[in-house]
Amino acid sequence: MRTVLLPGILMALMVGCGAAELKVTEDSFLDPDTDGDGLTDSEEEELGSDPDNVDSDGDGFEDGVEADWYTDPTNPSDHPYEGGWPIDACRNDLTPTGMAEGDVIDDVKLVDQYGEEIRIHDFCDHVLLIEHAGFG
Ligand SMILES: [Ca+2]
Ligand SMILES: [Ca+2]
Ligand SMILES: [Ca+2]
Ligand SMILES: [Ca+2]
Repeated sequence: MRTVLLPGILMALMVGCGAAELKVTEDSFLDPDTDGDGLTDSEEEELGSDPDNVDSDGDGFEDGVEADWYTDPTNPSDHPYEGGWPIDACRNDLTPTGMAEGDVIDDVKLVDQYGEEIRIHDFCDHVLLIEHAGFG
């Protein structure tokens, strides 16, 4: 029996891989993730990040990680929290309506237990427990 080496796609066809698996291969050819940060080049174009740089804004968080956490991969002052707090996609869609019960308050900045400044609107779909103390 002769052994013949074939390119990857042909080998996949020869061993009967499913159509979905083959489609992934085709998609990665059509829209590659050149820098390997988890975002395809077209996703990077849409977000304004650099397809040849894993951390476009140099804030220490890769572009794909920032996209997963709904932070801006082109703004170094906007990044996931060190404390790992969940940031929701609705963070930029809120309009303050007042201070009464049921209102949307202003995007207040607070400091968490790790000393990092957090924005209250980042947690728009979550219940927050805010504990504070005063000194006099
Ligand atoms: Ca990429
Ligand atoms: Ca990138
Ligand atoms: Ca970054
Ligand atoms: Ca950023």
